[in-house]
Amino acid sequence: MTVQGEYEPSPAEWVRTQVAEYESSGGTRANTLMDTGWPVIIVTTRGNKSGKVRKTPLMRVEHGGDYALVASKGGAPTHPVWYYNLVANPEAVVIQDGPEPFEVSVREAGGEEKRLWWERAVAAYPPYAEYQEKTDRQIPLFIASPKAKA
Ligand code: F42
Repeated sequence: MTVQGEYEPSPAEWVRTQVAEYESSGGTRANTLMDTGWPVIIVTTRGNKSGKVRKTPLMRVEHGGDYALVASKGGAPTHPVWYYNLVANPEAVVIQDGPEPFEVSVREAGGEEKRLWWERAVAAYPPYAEYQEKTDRQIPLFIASPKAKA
């Protein structure tokens, strides 16, 4: 299952290379953050301005079949622009975590739910805690739930 339309690769070389390698190997290669061993997923969104298909590697934070998508961007003062794609098109999202991509519904987490999922995110990828330390921006976290197969 995919988000239909024209794919526009990331302007960042290392990102588009990771996406290409991950997809062409069915998730058996380029599935970690460089050689750290920390697992990565590929998230497909629809551009909120261009309508194009965008693909973004994110750290893999999974629990009970749901995933957290953490808009950390290394603790930068501004959100990654894929954040705005998820806000605009929360139903046009696909995750690849292994060989097959699957559609998910996405919602931004708040309150207790965010606290719970933030703990899971930091457990999966401890640098998230440092990223939040280094910025006043509240790093958003989305919860992605697989859609029932039609
Ligand atoms: N980023 C994270 O935020 N969290 C992570 O957990 C994470 C893990 C990770 C693991 C491996 C890896 O290789 C990269 C990882 N990254 C992680 C980096 C992530 O993949 C992104 O590169 C980063 O978050 C920045 O996302 P971005 O969407 O801001 O990327 C920019 C550079 C980008 O792609 N810009 C495009 C461009 O042409 O300048 C536009 C993309 C886009 O979506 N455009 C929208 C459209 O309509 O097409 C409009 C967006 C708007 O509203 O302006």
